Amino acid sequence: MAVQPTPEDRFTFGLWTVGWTGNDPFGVPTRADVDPIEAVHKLSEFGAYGMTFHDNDLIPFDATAAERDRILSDFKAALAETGLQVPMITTNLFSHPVFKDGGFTSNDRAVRRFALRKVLTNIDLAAELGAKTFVMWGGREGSEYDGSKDLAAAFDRMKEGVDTVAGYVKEKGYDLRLAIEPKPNEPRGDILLPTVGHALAFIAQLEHGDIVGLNPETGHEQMAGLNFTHGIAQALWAGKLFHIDLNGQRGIKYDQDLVFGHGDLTSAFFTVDLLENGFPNGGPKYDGPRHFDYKPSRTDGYDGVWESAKANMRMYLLLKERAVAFRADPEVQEALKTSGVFELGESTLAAGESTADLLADTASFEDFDATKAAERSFAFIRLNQLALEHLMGAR
Ligand code: GLT
Ligand code: MN
Ligand code: MN
Repeated sequence: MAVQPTPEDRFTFGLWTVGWTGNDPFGVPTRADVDPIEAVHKLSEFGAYGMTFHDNDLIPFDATAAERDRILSDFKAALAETGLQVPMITTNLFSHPVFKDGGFTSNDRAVRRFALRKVLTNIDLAAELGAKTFVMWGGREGSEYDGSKDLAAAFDRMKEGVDTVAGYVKEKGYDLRLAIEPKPNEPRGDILLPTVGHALAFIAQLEHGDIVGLNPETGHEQMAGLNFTHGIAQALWAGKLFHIDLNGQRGIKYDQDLVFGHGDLTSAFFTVDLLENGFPNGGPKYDGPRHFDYKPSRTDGYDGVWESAKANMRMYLLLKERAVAFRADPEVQEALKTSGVFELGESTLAAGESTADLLADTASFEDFDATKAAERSFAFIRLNQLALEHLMGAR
């Protein structure tokens, strides 16, 4: 089927995705380094909207000021030439050995101050490049041993760090929001803010939480055995889905970072259904970039790298086509109705009804026939079969 991505689809890729050279804990790289300028040209040629990066994906950790300027000016020239955007950037607080016990929550205060400075510098760069989202993935913020970390102090330091950065964004008047990316483990044994739910609860404790939201990743929720679509739904409902990392994962194991849809395809279908069609009863919709955070398998050469970049967009667009057809099918609409999906959009109390009114309503309790109500079949199986038939192209 002909599917051609265009910048209107707002597909974006991390430079570290197509740039992953295949090193893993058991083996050295299987591919040569990617040239960031070539990556900009390739992605733009494929119809992507933007590229994202960590400071050190582009600028080496120990670059001099002059080297940094030269790299950035070459990069900006490639962006100007292709029209590729940079809607998000992020900071690497995990590769250098100095961050082995974390950045914002390292037990070493000097490391925490260094990490904060590194992030603040990168915030200026984000604003300069016109990024609207600044992702914070705290992969090294955690522990292997429970006794090695005062967890309350760690949450205090994490709050201090995020609030300091958010306060700086406000002080500078930047049009930028922060997005925390949860992950349960890897590289640390246990990472702080492991899931969407933990991160939402943390944000509620912040002083500047109004500009702090989430960047959930498909595989990260699935590594914790959780339902990714439920996770992004709750983030959306809370007004906190600021960004998204789409990829594929098969079950509870190490972070696979497969191509989007190459993991749990049914789950990917419902993710796209939510992103594109929204909730059946209306409500907040996601309007940010569709960002792919995946790793082209180390078995493949650069042919596979570029093919996999296209495959992410192709999978998304094919799923979008299927999800739109699903919702447009009159039989599906009828099945949604039979299943009570629209009834859930109705408030449980009537407009203006008080608790006293409810208590006085004998139909709701004294005269309610629970046995009869329990006889209702919600017919969810038929609804799911219809969804899967649409997904398979059988309808
Ligand atoms: C790292 C991680 C990703 C995060 C990136 C942002 S870096 O590759 O595995 O999930 O999104 O820091
Ligand atoms: Mn991942
Ligand atoms: Mn990610």
